[in-house]
Amino acid sequence: MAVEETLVLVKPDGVARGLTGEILRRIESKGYSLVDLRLVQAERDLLERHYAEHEGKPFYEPLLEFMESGPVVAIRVAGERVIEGVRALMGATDPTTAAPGTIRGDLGRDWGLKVQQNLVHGSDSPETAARELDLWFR
Ligand code: RTP
Ligand code: MG
Repeated sequence: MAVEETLVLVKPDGVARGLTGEILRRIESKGYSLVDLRLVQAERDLLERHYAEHEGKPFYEPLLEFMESGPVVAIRVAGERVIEGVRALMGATDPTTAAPGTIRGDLGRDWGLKVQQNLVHGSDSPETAARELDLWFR
């Protein structure tokens, strides 16, 4: 099994709540390596490209507004099967029902807003990871 790389984003809610360190701790404690990391105020153009697959969905506009509402921490993470591994660490998309033990399950909840604010993003396939790492770490 070759070493893979994935993109993790600590979303604006995670940064604003001071959870960046806790999220990094979970990734590092699992044994994955941090390869690169930057604090980014994402521009519209980058977010449109990042979330192109969701264009036209009801949560698309609120999602972009949320993602540009404050800085995000972009992290290049490496390890064997790290793409799957980070998705497992994050938990399900909806933080209310995400399993306890996961980042979203332990630290997230519904805030009654137009879009799910769920603290983290992780690439969902090798193709997506390559595309997203290129966008955030060019
Ligand atoms: P992500 O892409 O951020 O890692 O999350 P994901 O794969 O678990 O979820 P995805 O389906 O790709 O959706 C992207 C992000 O959009 C927001 N979302 N809100 N119904 C809603 O309110 C809703 N659905 C999706 C979440 O922030 C989700 O992570
Ligand atoms: Mg996704």
